[in-house]
Amino acid sequence: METIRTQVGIIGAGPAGLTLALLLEKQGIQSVIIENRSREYVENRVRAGLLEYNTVEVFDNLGAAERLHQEGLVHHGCYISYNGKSQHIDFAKHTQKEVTIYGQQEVVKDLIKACSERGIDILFEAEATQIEGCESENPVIHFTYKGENLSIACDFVGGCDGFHGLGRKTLPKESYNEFKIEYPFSWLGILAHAVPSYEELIYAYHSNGFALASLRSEKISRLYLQVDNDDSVANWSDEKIWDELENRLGIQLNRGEIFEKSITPMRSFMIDNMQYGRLFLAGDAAHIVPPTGAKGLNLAVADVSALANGLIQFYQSSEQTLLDNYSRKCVARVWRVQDFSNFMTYLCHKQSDEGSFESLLQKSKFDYLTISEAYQKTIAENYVGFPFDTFN
Ligand code: RFL
Ligand code: PHB
Repeated sequence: METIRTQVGIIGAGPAGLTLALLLEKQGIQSVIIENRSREYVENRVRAGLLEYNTVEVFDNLGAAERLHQEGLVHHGCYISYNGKSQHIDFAKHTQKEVTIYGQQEVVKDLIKACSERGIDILFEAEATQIEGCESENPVIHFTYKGENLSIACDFVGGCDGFHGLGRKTLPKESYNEFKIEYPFSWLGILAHAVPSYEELIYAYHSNGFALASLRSEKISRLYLQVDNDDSVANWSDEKIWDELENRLGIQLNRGEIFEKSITPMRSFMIDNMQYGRLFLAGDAAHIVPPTGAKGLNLAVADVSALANGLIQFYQSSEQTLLDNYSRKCVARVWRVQDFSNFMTYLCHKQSDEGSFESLLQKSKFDYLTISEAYQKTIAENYVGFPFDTFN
């Protein structure tokens, strides 16, 4: 059985694993990434679209943001609306920061390209099957590749393998507490060849349910509708989707060909420990937030930035303080993001009959939003993201 030797073995070529490998390479630290899907699959997986300024800064520092700056759309605010009445949230005024709209699959393409230009090995269609020796100084990742059983012998393992990965399952159950909410609604998301008729994102509460108007470019609209968990795309003709989006958003949309339609359940999930010996979890492997706060990818990048700093410190000075603090520091940020994502989810989704106590509290939050700069600022500062050194 062939063994590959490297410094950091990384499982998963999503945003977390790819960014980690590039951050390490910049400081001369070697890594190998294994990814169970094909390159084509990960480069075309439709997911997030909104990058915090922090995230953009990381890609800038890696020299992997050239196309992002050419094609990404910088947004200085968004709208939150209640049954058609809209409140603008001005990020520039409240935070002097902005966010960038750029599809996750484009981020992944750029990062894979940067990895291959810099000689970072990514083995696609290579599935990690076991992580051994996490408590020793020589952990080993076992994996299958082209019908063979292979392994990576390394100093550290980056468990960047997403929600269903092996990393979290390798942590001893008694080493963490698990927290989760499964929401009683899902998102039906579409991508359409349609020029967006709105300039900034619109998060809309409506008595029929939540809707979100987002975009991917000046020609591609990305929109979402709250649906029941047992709903199916077969129940949603293109016409019904456009009608319902216009109804909930309270604006006229440019209708174009819908080329992607899928339903995603909404959940909040986290564990309060992200390390077991020399195995470090990052990104969706350790936490999931409902997409209403647009934070999943951004959290993944924040995690690996902290992890890379810890590994760099270790290799440069043999000190481990940053690695020792990794989990605590990340978990503190995750809690802040969990709260914001949960807040946005409950603020904007239909959960109870109009006129009920809960729905009137929800309405009162919107009324407050229209009169309070402080409330707007709270949303703005969470939305654009806190600097990486905020949580220590
Ligand atoms: P990923 O992207 O899931 O990557 C993990 C990778 O690990 C591989 N893998 C394995 N490889 C080898 N061996 C194994 N045993 C393996 N097991 C798994 C997987 O194939 C995969 O390639 O996790 P990562 O890197 O942590 O990145 C997280 C983000 O992908 C995720 O948080 C975001 O997409 C969430 N999200 C959003 N985040 C934002 O920041 N802004 C947004 O606007 C936003 N919108 C969204 C979203 C997620 C959505 N969905 C579909 C869940 C909108 C939606 C609809
Ligand atoms: C997206 O463009 O896919 C998107 C934007 C904002 C969100 C969630 C998803 O909150």
